[in-house]
Amino acid sequence: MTEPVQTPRVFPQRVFSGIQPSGNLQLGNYLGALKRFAAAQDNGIETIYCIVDMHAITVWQDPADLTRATRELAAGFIASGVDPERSILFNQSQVPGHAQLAWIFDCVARLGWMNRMTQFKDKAGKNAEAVSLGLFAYPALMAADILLYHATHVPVGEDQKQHVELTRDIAAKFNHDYGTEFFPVPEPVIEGAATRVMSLRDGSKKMSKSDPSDMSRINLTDDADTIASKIRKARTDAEPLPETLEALKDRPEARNLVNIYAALADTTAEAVVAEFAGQGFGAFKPALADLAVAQLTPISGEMRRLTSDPAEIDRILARGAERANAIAAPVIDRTYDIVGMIRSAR
Ligand code: AQP
Repeated sequence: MTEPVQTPRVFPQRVFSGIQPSGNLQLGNYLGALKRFAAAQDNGIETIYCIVDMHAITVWQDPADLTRATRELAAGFIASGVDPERSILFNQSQVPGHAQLAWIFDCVARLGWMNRMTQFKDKAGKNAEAVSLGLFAYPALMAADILLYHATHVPVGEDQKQHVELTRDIAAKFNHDYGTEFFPVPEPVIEGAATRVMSLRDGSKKMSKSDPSDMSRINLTDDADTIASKIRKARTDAEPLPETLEALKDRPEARNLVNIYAALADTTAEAVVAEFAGQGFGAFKPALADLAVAQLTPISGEMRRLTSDPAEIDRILARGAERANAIAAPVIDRTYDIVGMIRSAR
């Protein structure tokens, strides 16, 4: 007699992603994450967005700064178009399931897997003995964030791809070790012209909110003059823009500005090159500055308006956490059952 063929469990589509409240939001966070988070709400799929304050404290955060940055990030989500009614928006530490599942996954992930994480190597640098254990375990907490909601799709920038792949490995190993199909194996969604926005000062480094040089990035809180001045002073070369994208291969700074233009204008880098072919940066930079100012200054204005009422932001996050917990708590219960942990009936 032949064995019945088992069809793999199918999970309903659900989007999850997060951002750390670890400083000012920068253009890379907006184009690589926030703008896409808002667009994902139009696809008829449930969207869950998390302010990952537990990730932020893997490096030192002044407590008052963490509180302020959490509220400011919530305002950044909303001002970028994430609707806290259509999406679930909350901060991670308000839902205990993140820490609970992270511990289980710390016991599933292998040390060898974690040792291969390039972001840890970059962030720890030569100081690996002195950094927190949390910074090393960060990707297992990220796996918990995603799998706690049985998320199937994770929109991220290019820099987070390795961590989502580790999440896939953790889900597969948990399922294999416990003989279950409880966790989905989620897909990273890395799309658009700006999956890796680079520093305005160095085309080989990604734009980052923790870069010591403020001129390296555009902050979502920058005013119009500052945005225009940072773009004017962005490092480029003396050549005009070429006819094809291929010809920008060895011109990372020029390529970066073209990508930023394309992502802001919701078009492709190819279309931007076709439009500006033969023109120098004397013409391209002002066009880019106008576009960036037009798109970003309403966001910073709305962020200022929202952060002037911290109690309202706290209410939005509390409501989001309640909705998140309603999904997460049964997942934790079932995980504990699978692992064999006794729990009293609720
Ligand atoms: N330069 C970037 N280009 C495209 N996407 C980016 N993201 C970050 N920088 C870029 C995306 O933003 C989301 C949230 O990132 P995060 O704040 O949680 O952590 P990060 O990736 O480490 O961002 P930063 O700005 O570099 O923060 P710090 O300096 O604190 O480490 C992710 O989807 C990320 O891909």
